[in-house]
Amino acid sequence: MLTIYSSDHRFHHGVELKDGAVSESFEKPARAETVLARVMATGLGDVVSPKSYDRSSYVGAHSERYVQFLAGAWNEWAATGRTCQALPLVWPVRGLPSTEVPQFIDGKLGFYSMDAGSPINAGTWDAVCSSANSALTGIDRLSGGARSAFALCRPPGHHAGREYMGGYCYLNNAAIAAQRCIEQGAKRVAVLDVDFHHGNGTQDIFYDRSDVLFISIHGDPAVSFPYFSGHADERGVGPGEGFNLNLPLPKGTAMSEFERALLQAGAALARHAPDALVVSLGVDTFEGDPISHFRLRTADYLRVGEIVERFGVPTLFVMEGGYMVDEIGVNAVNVLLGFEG
Ligand code: Q9C
Ligand code: ZN
Repeated sequence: MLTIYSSDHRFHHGVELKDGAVSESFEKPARAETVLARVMATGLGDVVSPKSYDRSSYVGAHSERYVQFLAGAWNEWAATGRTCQALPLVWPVRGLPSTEVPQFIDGKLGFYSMDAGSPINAGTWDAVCSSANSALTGIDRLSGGARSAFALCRPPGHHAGREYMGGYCYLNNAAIAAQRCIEQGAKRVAVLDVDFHHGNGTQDIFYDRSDVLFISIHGDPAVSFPYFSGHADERGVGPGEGFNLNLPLPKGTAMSEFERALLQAGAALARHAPDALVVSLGVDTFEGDPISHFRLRTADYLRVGEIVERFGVPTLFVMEGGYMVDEIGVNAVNVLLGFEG
């Protein structure tokens, strides 16, 4: 299986608020490097750099004004004289009346985000583009006839909605790839999200559409980030009704229950009969993950890949979360090796 990877992800690194203090983000450069090292050690296949794509390739999944905001946010922040990274601190929640985009960067940061988990520094935009471009390059390989590809994306994407960043995500790499697939003539596409966290951003982007089926298996939002989406009764709206499937699972979920959800996802996928499948591949479902609470083991990821392969659809794997740095490479690559059979 071909891997698409760019070292440009290293331009992006930041902080997060944890237990009332600022600390290094769990979403750090070493994550992607561990996965790349494992890809090479196992001889999974060639590793290539992403092609470049115009900014307009991100519009469709996202709004034009959001893409423009992301591209210019660091310069607007730095122009105020601050050299620290940019973080939002105020949000337009229920009850606040204005829907206008603020003029000042501090207001824009809140307008275009869901949490304070996505810091912006001088290199963030370049890294974000390299990540989205990896997913786009991957989908182009599928269009060219490949039966699978692995976009080793960093930063991740599935929490980023049509007009917001959050949860370590900026551009929704999986959604951008799925959208390109449709624009290039596919009638139906599916996104299957197996990251521990609900893929709220991908759900947001495709919620009113019947051409892209979104399925997410994740920790019950009653007790897990992102808390405000991911319930089973979120099924899509308008023409998209019935094309969004959430499969929340309880704390402590191990492979037997996770596998049952995967097979349920497979049945929904078969009814949709997609031309291509994009898998949002997070391995924060691992028993040792520091911010999640499922109990998958390293060998279980081989089985995950095997099940996905049996769906029989050309598949682009897009890297999402996974924070136990030492094990993320083995676990993510096990899914790909399981798929290869
Ligand atoms: N103690 C992804 O996996 N912080 N994002 C939650 C829980 C945000 C995860 C803190 C987690 C975002 C792509
Ligand atoms: Zn996650």
